[in-house]
Amino acid sequence: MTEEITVIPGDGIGQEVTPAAVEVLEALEVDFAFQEAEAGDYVRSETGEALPEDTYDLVASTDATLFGAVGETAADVILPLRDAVDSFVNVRPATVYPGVDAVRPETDLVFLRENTEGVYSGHEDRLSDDLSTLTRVVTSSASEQLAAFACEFVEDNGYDGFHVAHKANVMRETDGRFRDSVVSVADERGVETEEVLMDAFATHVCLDPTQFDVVVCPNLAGDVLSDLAAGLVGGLGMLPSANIGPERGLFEPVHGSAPDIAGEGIANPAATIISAAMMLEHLGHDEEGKRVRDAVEGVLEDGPRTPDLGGDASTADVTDAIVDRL
Ligand code: GGG
Repeated sequence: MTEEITVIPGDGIGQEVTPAAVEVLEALEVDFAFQEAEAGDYVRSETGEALPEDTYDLVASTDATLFGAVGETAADVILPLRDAVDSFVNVRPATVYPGVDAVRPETDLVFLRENTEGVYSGHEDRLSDDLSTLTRVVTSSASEQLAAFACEFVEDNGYDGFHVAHKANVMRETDGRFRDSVVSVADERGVETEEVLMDAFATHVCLDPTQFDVVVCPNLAGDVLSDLAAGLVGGLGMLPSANIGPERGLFEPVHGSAPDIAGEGIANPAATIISAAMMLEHLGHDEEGKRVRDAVEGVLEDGPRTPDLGGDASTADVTDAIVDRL
């Protein structure tokens, strides 16, 4: 069976790490049909719109999408692309790979981030020269859908339960609804939950990350806290992610377009290549996904490294080493 994959490199280092992941996928015995599509800051500067309709339609119809990064147009690209695959959860594992010099080598956790609402649902207004507002949206239905996924996730992966990170002591209505909805679904399913205030979580995870396995968060909190966790496991070049919908998914590194190093050919491709492994697993190619993970792990352990990991190798050197191991 042919897997139809949309590939959107996007901006900055997205143009470097996305082709690297495609090169790795092409080295496998899986029948892929890749279709490249455009989105991002550079598309907006050329055409006036950051996300062409053709790109949206392709993402909404192909089996899966591999996405790189965008810069200033994140709100115009990433949010609609998640919508195109009806994604209700963004899975963000933060784990330390052998050989990576991490601040907290014992970190091994997974964020399950609400992916459709919160403060990222786009209701911003400029009411006067002095005043701008943002409406935060939280529904029981989206929170419950995330909770149901979290319950299945912990059951399938052998965890005892999950943490719910929120700030319901301040945002009583919105985060209160989020917390109550998530906890009530878990209670019904007999899955253990423990609440943690998201600000306290930020401290606790730095001091002792072993306290946490699976952390269910509202949208913005999941975005921020997973970047914080990236700092514990070797940097943003190490965090992959999967935006999961009922029928299809969109896979992207957690990092953005990194304009400071874009064009130098030194971006760490690991996060995007591990995102591609998550895509393989989502499509049912578990064995191939594991092969990719093992190859990445092997190269991180004793192969070439990009400068963010203390080496002087290029994106191409690392990619070639991963492909050689497959
Ligand atoms: N790799 C995706 C990317 O460009 N991330 C940058 C970003 O701003 N992400 C926001 C989000 O994940 O919601």
